Amino acid sequence: MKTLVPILGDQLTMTLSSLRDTDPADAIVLMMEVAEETTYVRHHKQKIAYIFAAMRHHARALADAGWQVDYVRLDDPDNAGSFTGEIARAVERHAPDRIVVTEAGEWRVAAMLDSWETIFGLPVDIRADDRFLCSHAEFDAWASGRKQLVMEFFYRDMRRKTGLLMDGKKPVGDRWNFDKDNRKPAKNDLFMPRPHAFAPDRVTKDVLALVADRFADHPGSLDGFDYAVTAADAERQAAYFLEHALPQFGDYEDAMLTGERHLWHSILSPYINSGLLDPIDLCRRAEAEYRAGRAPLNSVEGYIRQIIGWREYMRGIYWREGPDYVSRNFLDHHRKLPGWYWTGDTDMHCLKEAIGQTLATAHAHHIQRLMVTGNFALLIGADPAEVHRWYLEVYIDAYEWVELPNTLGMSQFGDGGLLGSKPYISSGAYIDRMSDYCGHCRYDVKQRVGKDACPFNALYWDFLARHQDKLGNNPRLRMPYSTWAKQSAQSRNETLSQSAIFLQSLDTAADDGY
Ligand code: FAD
Ligand code: DLZ
Ligand code: SF4
Repeated sequence: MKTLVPILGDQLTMTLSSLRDTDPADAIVLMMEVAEETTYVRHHKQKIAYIFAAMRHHARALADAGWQVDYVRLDDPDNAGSFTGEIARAVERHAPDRIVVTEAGEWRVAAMLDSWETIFGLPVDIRADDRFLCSHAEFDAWASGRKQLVMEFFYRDMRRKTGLLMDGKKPVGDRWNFDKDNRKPAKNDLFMPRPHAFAPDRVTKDVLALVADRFADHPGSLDGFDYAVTAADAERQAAYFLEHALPQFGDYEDAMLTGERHLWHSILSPYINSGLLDPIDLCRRAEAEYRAGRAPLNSVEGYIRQIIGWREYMRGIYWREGPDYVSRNFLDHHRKLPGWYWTGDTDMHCLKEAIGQTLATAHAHHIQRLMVTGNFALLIGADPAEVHRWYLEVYIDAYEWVELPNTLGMSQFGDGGLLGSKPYISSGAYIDRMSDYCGHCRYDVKQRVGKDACPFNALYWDFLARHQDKLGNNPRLRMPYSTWAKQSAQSRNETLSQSAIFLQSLDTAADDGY
């Protein structure tokens, strides 16, 4: 039976479910670079370059492993421009008896896969993506009947399921979570890890030229593209992380430093999310580092929690909440993002750093995403759907299943607290504590009003005041609301008018970044 096996750009795994028990002798693997995927949002140039370069190398690896691969390039003059259009052409070329495909990573593409059986009159076997630990049914079973979907409880179940960091039925170290130990600010350190930088080979250089030509108007720069684009190089980066960065990953997980893009983070998310690295394998190897005494428990537990906890939980939420999750807007926010989210041209140093790094490398680490760009967007009342689009565009690891719940849910409180018991907001004080940014800034982080005052300060109080009806009874916000209430009316008014003037200046300068 002749089988067509389409493999999407985030399915670059040799053991993918659609390839398992499919006979290479009877199968055509189809890989497609298509305009629709590159432009449904304006992805960062490096994101497109990474996906195409990784796809082209993966096609070669599949061919070396004995698969017959039909690879359609973006610049093929007959390229139909969409997954469904390319399947139609492949059905004509190969006359398959059936299609076998691993489920898509987002609602938009899942709907396409669902339509193929009717369109092509062929059986379409859509297989579960078992690169994830928790199936859709398992997540639903865990979530149903719970009032609140607390990640910590989900995470504990994943620890029990995998046996990771378990001593029998008990968590290693008698605690499930060592997050309290993981909030140290970092100092500049000559011995900070320096992960590998991979020089583009001929295949990648071709892709870089194509992207420079076709996507010149997309955000970001291609200069200095140094991502791994093969499973072997991604593995080199993983080995480097486990040896050199994991030991201090926990301590400095939330730290930020001017000019430092990596700190002790892994920078493995692009490879995990596109399929070049196996997340559970990484967790097992991280645990082995702890068991061998080479990495402390707070780091290893923290790392494993991000993957089997947060990553799996976000995916569960995405599929459980459905395709209309994207339109939730609990706080009724509608402001446009300032145009400088696409240029980094602001004199707020923390934002300039986080956005500048994002445009230069298509990556920023979690606290930059959550407590700098995300925090600012939330405080100014930016439209969560637009904020979501920005994150989906600019990050190399961004696929909707993981980006949307992180952005709209965790960062923008658009779902009203489904996955966070309070909004992630802070004044400048938090940024000052966790970074060296404020020391480089023209604003004074200690001031709330006046022309030199850090904008985060007045915005923070204004946000709370504005949303008192929706957030005033939140037990986790009792402290700031009581501090606000104790201030004199004059001080409160000064703060609110400082914020109003700042917001007005944003509106006056607003453009849509395009
Ligand atoms: P590390 O700090 O080394 O963490 C280890 C691994 O844990 C990561 O590689 C990643 O696989 C996983 N991880 C950590 N936190 C999360 C999380 N909250 N959700 C899912 N996985 C997590 N991550 C994405 O992979 N894609 C996204 O599009 C994305 N969008 C985000 C948007 C916002 C607003 C926020 C606040 C976070 C977002 N994250 C996203 C989560 C996190 O910022 C990135 O996973 C992380 O920065 C990737 O860099 P790293 O590999 O160095 O991570
Ligand atoms: C993100 C992306 C881009 C930019 N381009 C392609 C492409 O041309 N071909 C492809 O197969 N996949 C691409 N991708 C990744 C897909 O958008 C991703 O596989 C789907 O969104 C399903 O998650
Ligand atoms: Fe950011 Fe305010 Fe610090 Fe400047 S002073 S870096 S705007 S937090």
